[in-house]
Amino acid sequence: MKMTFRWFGENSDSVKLSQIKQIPGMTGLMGFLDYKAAGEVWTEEEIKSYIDGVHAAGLECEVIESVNVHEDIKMGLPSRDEYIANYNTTIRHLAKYGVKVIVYNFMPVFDWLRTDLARPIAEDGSNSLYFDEKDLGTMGPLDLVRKTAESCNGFSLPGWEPERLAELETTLKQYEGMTPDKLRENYKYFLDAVIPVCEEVGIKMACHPDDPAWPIFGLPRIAHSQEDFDKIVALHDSPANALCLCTGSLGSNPENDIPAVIRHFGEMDRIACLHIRNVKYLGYRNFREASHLSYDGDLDMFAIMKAVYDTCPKDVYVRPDHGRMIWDEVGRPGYGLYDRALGATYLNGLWEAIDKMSK
Ligand SMILES: [Mn+2]
Repeated sequence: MKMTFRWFGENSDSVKLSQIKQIPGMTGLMGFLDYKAAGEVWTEEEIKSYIDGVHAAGLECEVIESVNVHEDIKMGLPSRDEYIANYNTTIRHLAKYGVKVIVYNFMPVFDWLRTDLARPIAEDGSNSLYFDEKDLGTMGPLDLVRKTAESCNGFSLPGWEPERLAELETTLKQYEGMTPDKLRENYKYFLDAVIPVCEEVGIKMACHPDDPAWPIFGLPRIAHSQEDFDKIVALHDSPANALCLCTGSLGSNPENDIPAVIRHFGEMDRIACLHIRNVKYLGYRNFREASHLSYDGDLDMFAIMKAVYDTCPKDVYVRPDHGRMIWDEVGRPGYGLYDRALGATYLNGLWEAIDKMSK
């Protein structure tokens, strides 16, 4: 397992590379260029300068997250070919600087949704991201966007970039009447164009699940169960058409048996990387993010790590996903230093125990 950390870049993260380097067992980043709009080419200069900085801090950068897929590709508009060509250029540029995995998603409009970004946890006075479907009923997509933008401590949040959401009303209208099958058809068109390039340059595309793991605002969502991902890997059969298995996203729905899903796709060699975190169920479609510790939430982190150990490559990329805000830290919701560092250490401990007991 290669333990990694999400980092947004020098000017847009409260966490410094030197701090990440000091977390025990940290090998590198799942990197992120937060200023790139969907559909834009990531230039070689931009990639080189970001990755050189990471290397200078003694860390690797073999995974890049969120090379966002332009909405026109998801909607299947004629302009998609140009955006797909740009995507392929970005893939080639990233490969040139040693990137092995690109994390992305194929979700219409919204990457992920929460109804509260800093819900106090009564037991210990920390706070974490929270979702209650009942709160959405009164809110509507535009209200939710406004609220999310207001409560992120001045940082932009991935998937919630202002320019991407500026034309929200128009975009939501364009998706009206789109079925999951039609969205999958557009997805196949995209994969058929990018996966051969990935195979050529040695990159894996890792699809991130819907978060939360069910349809929202009437939009088609096609990536929130084992059945969904079976269909996705079949759209273009290649080891390069892989998954970013996010335990907290899939795990928001208690019907998803996360260790079983990991074993299923691990045995097929379709897991390129994992986001690992815990969730606490509070009611129907109501949950909050918990610390990584199994006993603080409803996911069995030992069973999850054991499934990874048994079925994924020994050097599979893993990162603690979100963390709570603890010890008075101020940062981007979910992406502070302290609780994610605790999470990484806990996951490393589980891994060491599993490894030694297996020998
Ligand atoms: Mn995730």
